[in-house]
Amino acid sequence: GDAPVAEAVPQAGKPGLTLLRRVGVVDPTSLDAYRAAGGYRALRRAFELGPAGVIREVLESGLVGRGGAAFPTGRKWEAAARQPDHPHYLVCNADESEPGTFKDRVIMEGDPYALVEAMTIAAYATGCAKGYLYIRGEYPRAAARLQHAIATARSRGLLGDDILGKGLSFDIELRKGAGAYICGEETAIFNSIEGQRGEPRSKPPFPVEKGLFGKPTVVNNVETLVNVLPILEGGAQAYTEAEPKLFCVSGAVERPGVYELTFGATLRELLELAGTTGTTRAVLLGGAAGAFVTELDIPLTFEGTRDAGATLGSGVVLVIDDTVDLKRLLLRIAEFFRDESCGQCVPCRVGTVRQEEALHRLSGRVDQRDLVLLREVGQTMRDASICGLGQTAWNAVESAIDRLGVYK
Ligand code: L3W
Ligand code: SF4
Repeated sequence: GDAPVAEAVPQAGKPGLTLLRRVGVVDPTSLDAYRAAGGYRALRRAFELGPAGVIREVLESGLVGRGGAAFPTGRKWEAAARQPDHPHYLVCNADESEPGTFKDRVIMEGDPYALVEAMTIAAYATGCAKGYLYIRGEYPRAAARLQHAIATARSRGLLGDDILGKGLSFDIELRKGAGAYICGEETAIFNSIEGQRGEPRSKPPFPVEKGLFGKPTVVNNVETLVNVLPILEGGAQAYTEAEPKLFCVSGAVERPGVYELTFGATLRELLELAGTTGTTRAVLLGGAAGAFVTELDIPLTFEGTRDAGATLGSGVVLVIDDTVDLKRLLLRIAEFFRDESCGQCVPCRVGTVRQEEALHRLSGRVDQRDLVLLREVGQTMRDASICGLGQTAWNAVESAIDRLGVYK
């Protein structure tokens, strides 16, 4: 067991969990314990299926990326696998930095071998000889656990040359970020690993064609990768019947933490598990890049949250009660984006500053001209920014004005 991890997972040890089944229950430092708890069954299944068979299962599972953008994982793997240029690289995006997100941390601290096994399967399916695990620098415990898991897997023939005697060669190198949110953007990760400034590149070309060191690269989020284990263990069909999703619940709740639900559960059901405190006024879905919603009977799916004018994003559920000073919260969000903008493109570099200034003025005195300015600046950032940071920097502010009537 592991007390700090278990504390962050109120459901730890409960039956019926998939992604969290070992978290807080199985010793995360023991490869033997991992194997005794079902570990490395999925990799054996992968060897039976062959690379194309693994990709077929992942395509059939309908798995989409859990980092926020929901791109179909099977399509990404298929596109990378067929690239003639070699070597291919695998990058696990563990730079979990969206405010309010801590699900990947819980997996990495509580079930690190699961990520090592899942990366090995992804590499096998897509023909990657080398994997980089890019983890945010502020996660020292997760980094240590993974470093240990990688080393013991290597010493037991589960990484390195001829894995499990099946002729697969694959190894993982851990790289730590240095505190910049933008280094979670997939192409900024490449620059960071290559030793360049952590700035996003323009897409296309997409990483599957030209990524790390200019080579075909598969980039997946931690949670996305670990989903491949149940897909292979039970088959795509069974997986789709109860597809798991992690949520990071924080704010005005009694039991904050990471929760696992199956797609289709409603926001209200999640909040009942976590126990709201005070009077819930709104919920920020998707983090700083997301939007406020007031309707609780919405299904927690990518479509359901989109229909509600929000986003599932990376699973942030920040509960706001009537004691929260919304103007201060919005200022904090604007400050975050201004701080974390890499400054490469004008709409975001200048827009995030103008947005924060206007919100400062509005906190003192409401002037319609500032509201008009905010909308113009916000729309420009959304339309003309190079990457997701600038494109989403106005989302939360816009939804707070339109739905919560802040500055009325
Ligand atoms: C091959 C194509 N690949 C797209 C790939 C692309 C990437 C993935 C998604 O993230 C989200 C935003 C926020 N052929 C492809 C293709 N791809 N077309 O699919 O791509 P994209 O560009 O839609 O999104 P993105 O830039 O990867 C933006 C969220 O990220 N966000 C913050 C997230 C923070 C965390 C965290 O802390 N853990 O996740 C902020 O904006 O929700 O939707 O791999 O290469 N034709
Ligand atoms: Fe950098 Fe912002 Fe442009 Fe993204 S949108 S490249 S963070 S300046």
